[in-house]
Amino acid sequence: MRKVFCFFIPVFVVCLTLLFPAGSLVAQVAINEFMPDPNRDWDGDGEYSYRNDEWVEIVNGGESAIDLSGYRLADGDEDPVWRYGFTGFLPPGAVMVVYGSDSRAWEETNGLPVYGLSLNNDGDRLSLYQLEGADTVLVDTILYTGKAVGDDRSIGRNINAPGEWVVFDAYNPCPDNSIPAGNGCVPTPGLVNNCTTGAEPVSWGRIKNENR
Ligand SMILES: [Ca+2]
Ligand SMILES: [Ca+2]
Ligand SMILES: [Ca+2]
Ligand SMILES: [Ca+2]
Repeated sequence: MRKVFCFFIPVFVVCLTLLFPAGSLVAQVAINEFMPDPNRDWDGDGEYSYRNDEWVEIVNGGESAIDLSGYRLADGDEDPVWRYGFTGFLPPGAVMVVYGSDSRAWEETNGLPVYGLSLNNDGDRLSLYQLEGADTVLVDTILYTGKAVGDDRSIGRNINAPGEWVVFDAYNPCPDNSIPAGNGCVPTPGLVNNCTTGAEPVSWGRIKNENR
């Protein structure tokens, strides 16, 4: 990134142009919402699968488009186990969702063991990395416990306070000891984390159509 600093000296102005490596900036791309324990057909293929219907959403919180080449999802606390490699560009303010079925297709294409996103229901670590040349840079990571997990509950950033995580639990209200706490909102894969309340058993296709 290029930044220009100007110094006002009595008779003239001196400007210095400084170059900052991208790695020194706060990451623009972050994990935004994810569902470890789906209990319905979230990926819209007509079938329920505990693996294919898991999902992870990322967001571009910056003001410019991001080239997602080199960005990868991983799970677990050991060396990164790659679950998905992104491609394409993410516009500013936009989100992108990866379903377990997308993950399994990517793993298969890349000759890896085919487990999908592997979001453990009793807790896990979910991480977003960026491969930069020979470097593997951790961009964002979240450790969740089983207390946040339940059928059709997603864990997501509060759209009004992105540093705070909440559970979107409209379909399956959280108990009082849920960590983080439930917000009564419907999960929002592929959409910014606005709150829609109401636990009526609508299909995800209808939710998406209503939000278009
Ligand atoms: Ca799971
Ligand atoms: Ca499905
Ligand atoms: Ca796992
Ligand atoms: Ca969302």
